[in-house]
Amino acid sequence: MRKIIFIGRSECGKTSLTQAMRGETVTYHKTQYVNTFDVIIDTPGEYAETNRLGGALATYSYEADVVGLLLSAIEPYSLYPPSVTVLANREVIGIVTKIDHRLANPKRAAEWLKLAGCRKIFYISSYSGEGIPELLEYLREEGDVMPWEKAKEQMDAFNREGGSYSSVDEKMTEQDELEKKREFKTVVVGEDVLGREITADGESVVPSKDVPAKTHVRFKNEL
Ligand SMILES: Nc1nc2c(ncn2[C@@H]2O[C@H](COP(=O)(O)OP(=O)(O)OP(=O)(O)O)[C@@H](O)[C@H]2O)c(=O)[nH]1
Ligand SMILES: [Mg+2]
Repeated sequence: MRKIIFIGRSECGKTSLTQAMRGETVTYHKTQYVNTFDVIIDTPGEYAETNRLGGALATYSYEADVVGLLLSAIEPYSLYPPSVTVLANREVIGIVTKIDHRLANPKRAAEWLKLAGCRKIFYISSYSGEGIPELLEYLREEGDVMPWEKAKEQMDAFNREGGSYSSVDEKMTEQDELEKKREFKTVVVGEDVLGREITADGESVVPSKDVPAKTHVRFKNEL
């Protein structure tokens, strides 16, 4: 995956989107400092709202391959100046968040992001997951396996084996039965009065003719 940095005012949904993209449960957590994950840099909204701290965002953007400018669809204004994207020497995309909200106006947010210089706009809801596959696909690099592809692979393998949930249950039962039958036999540790070998669990066994006495070991059943 190409590395992306999320920039946007406080509460626009950067952390929630980070959580949703990472497949985590979306829970509110106020970002206090710049968090760098493997392929996502999550920044505090105050950095975008304060001139002095904006410099830090510029520096951090060099760590990323793509800059994501976020704007919530319920935002009544935009803090992005026109053509602000020229300041970044990275690809800059616009991300409209909270599109599921009953007061959402994604079109308005998209217009502001276009005005800021974003050519490509994504429409996202971290709650419903809408738009997240498109964003992941956009950031995808050769060799990346998307979560839904992994799930599909597992499902295909399951179906190939003639799978239904009931057959899985049957398989589990078979497996349990085999486990039960499996005899863990132990190394011979001595001889009883009749010269029979005694195993570590106290069992007397007749040595096999093919294996020299004393070294005779009974192994787990071949299953
Ligand atoms: N309806 C809706 N609400 C969302 C969505 N994403 C985030 N929120 C809510 O918006 C609030 C702020 O979300 P955060 O992801 O913490 O915002 P942030 O941009 O990281 O904020 P800072 O860390 O302060 O910069 C939280 O209450 C979220 O539950 C979404 O897709 N839909
Ligand atoms: Mg945050």
